[in-house]
Amino acid sequence: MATMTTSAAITIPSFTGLKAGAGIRPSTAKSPASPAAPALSIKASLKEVGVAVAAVAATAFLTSNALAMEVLLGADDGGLAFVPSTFSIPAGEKIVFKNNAGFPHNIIFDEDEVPAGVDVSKISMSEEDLLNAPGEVYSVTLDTKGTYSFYCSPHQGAGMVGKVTVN
Ligand SMILES: [Cu+2]
Repeated sequence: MATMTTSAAITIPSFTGLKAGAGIRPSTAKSPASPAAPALSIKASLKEVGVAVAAVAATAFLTSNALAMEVLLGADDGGLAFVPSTFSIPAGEKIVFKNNAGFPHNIIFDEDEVPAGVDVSKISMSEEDLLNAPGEVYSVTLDTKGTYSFYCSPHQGAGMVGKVTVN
C-alpha cells in the first residue's frame, strides 16, 4: 500500500497540469497574445497567423467537447451536488469535473465501490486538495468497466455523492 500512495502523489500533479490547459493546449492559447506586440509593418502576416490559430483553437475545443463528459460541481442554485450525479460513460472517455457553485469541492472515489483491481488513489484527488476557483477543473479517465461511487470530501455529509457506470 505504501507504494501505491507514492504513485498517487506523482499522479496528482499531472492533473494539475491539465487544469492549467483549460481545455486548450497552452501553446495554442498563448500564440494570439504574443504576436500582438510587434510593429504594424507585419500586420498582414499577423492577420493570417491569427486566423490559423483561431481555426486550430476551434478544432481543439470541439474535439475536447466530443470526447469529454462534463460534470458540474455544485448546482446552479448553489446546491451541494454533482450535476449530473449519476451517469454512464464509455471506457476511456474523459470526465471533466468543473467547479460551478458552493465550492471548495474535490472528487474522491470510494475504495469500497469501484471495480475490482482499480486503485482509487490513482483516480481521486487527495483529501486535502480542493478546487477553490470558479471554473477550475479536475479531469479523470476511467478505463475499467463497472460502477464507481465518488464523493466530495467537504460535502459528503451534505449528500454530495455520485455514481458513474463505465461501459
Ligand atoms: Cu463539494
